[in-house]
Amino acid sequence: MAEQKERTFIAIKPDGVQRGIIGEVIKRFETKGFKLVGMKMLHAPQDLLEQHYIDLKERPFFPTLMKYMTSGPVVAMVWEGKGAVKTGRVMLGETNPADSKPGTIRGDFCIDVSKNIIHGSDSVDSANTEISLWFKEGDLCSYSSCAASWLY
Ligand code: DAT
Ligand code: MG
Repeated sequence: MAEQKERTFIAIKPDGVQRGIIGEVIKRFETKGFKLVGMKMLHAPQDLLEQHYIDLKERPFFPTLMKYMTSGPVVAMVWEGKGAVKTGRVMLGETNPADSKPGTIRGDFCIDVSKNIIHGSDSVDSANTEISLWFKEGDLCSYSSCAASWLY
């Protein structure tokens, strides 16, 4: 059961929202078999984004990244299921859309690394950190009271 509860943090970035890709992303994760356990739309504050991207603070593109991520609302989500972190990354494609295969979200919908439309956690540890940064535990749903046939 433990691995079925794995959760990943997925966020549709401002360009993904502006371009109307919210439904497409949700459809892909939902039909793949993951469970949506939390979702909110927000104009992310700079301090939240600085925490979220703390590992990149010294990179030359960091100011551009902050400007991009605060340019409009984002859709923050938590998806749950077996292998959610690793499979989520496979579904996203590579950081640089130019390296992303067709069939992945970045491979299908974008061309520029600085406008790559979606975020996904890169490890279970970073997923847990990111989820607690963006959501309160009480904001997340549990499917544990649902019939066993719901879980796979
Ligand atoms: P990922 O989003 O695939 O986990 P990352 O954590 O290395 O990639 O970087 C976070 C975001 O920063 C990435 O989605 C887009 C931006 N970024 C990364 N490398 C970049 C670069 N060389 N130039 C511009 N933006 C970059
Ligand atoms: Mg990353």
